[in-house]
Amino acid sequence: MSDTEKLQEEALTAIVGADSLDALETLRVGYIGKQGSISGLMKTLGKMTPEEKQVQGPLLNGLRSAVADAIAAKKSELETDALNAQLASEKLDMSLPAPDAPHGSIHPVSQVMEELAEIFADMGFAVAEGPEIEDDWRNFSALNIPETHPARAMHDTFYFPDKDAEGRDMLLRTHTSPVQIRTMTTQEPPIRIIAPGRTFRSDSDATHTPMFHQVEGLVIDKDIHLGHLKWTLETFLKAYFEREDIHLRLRPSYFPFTEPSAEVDAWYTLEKGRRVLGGHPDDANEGGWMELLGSGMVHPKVIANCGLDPDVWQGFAFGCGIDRLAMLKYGMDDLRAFFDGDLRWINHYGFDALDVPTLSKGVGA
Ligand code: 2NL
Repeated sequence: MSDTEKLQEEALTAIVGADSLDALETLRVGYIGKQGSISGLMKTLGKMTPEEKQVQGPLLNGLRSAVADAIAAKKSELETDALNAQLASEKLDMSLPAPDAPHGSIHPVSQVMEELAEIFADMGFAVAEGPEIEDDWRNFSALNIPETHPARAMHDTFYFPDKDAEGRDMLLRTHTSPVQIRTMTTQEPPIRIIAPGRTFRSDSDATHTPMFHQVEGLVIDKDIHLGHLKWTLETFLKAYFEREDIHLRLRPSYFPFTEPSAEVDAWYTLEKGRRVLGGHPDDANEGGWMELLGSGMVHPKVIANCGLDPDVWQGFAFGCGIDRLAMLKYGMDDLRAFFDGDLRWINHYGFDALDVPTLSKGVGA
């Protein structure tokens, strides 16, 4: 047996017998590492005559690759064994409750957005989203809001100093309507969506924060009328407030993007001095009408602006403040505290991350 053959036999026996990844690594370094014995033999090739090299070159290369292959095979065998041993010894019980250690909670606004998505999904609505930075065509012009409308003024809208690639003014969206414009310009009707999200207006006092949350709804189909609007809002509010005695009043109003337009009021009664939605206007109790939403039939000009034929497609739309919906249901009385980031507030009003709203348990349970 030649020296090369002996060395190969010894190396392969040692490699097959290695009982750990560490032992295998020691063998690898000893044979084919930079200072290894086989690497040392390869270096002697340089000093050989061309005739010797022609014989020894292939022999040594064969030796080196036989050893490298054996090490790779053994390494994968040892790794598989190690993984199997770990899988056999470790257990993870996915049904255990989350630890009672300090944990975060879900902000009421996020909770209410989940509830809205769940309730409207049940009525066949999808959730649509869009960018918070918009252009003035989608935020104003497409909605039939005239160039001179006060909402467009600098003191109501946050504008960016630069225009976009199409030369349009850029702004922080003042409502989520541009999301619906995006849907109408890119999707074929019928359309049934809600668009919840952040909106921005340059005004701030006890009941207004510069950033707030809005949900809008949009239905575009054939033969849609105000009856569909009232049923949808009634069904939504009964599910959201989890009571059947919700009574609505549609009051004529004006928005540039709907015709006709209606303000939607709901009857409230006093419970421990607090206004709670529900009860009936005919009952002899202390109560009144509370303005909840704005709504209407989508203006034919808005439908046409989105490239649809208003003689074929009609629809209704509505808009409502999410922050106020949260306050009414969960009893917060100061809007500004929503966005102060005070841990005491979120610990008190926040929701458990595992308490996902479901219609069967009650969406706000
Ligand atoms: C309110 C009033 C409203 C809409 C929003 C809308 C959107 C499109 C077309 C037509 Cl794309 N209308 N949205 C309609 C009526 C009222 O919001 O008081 N919001 C807080």
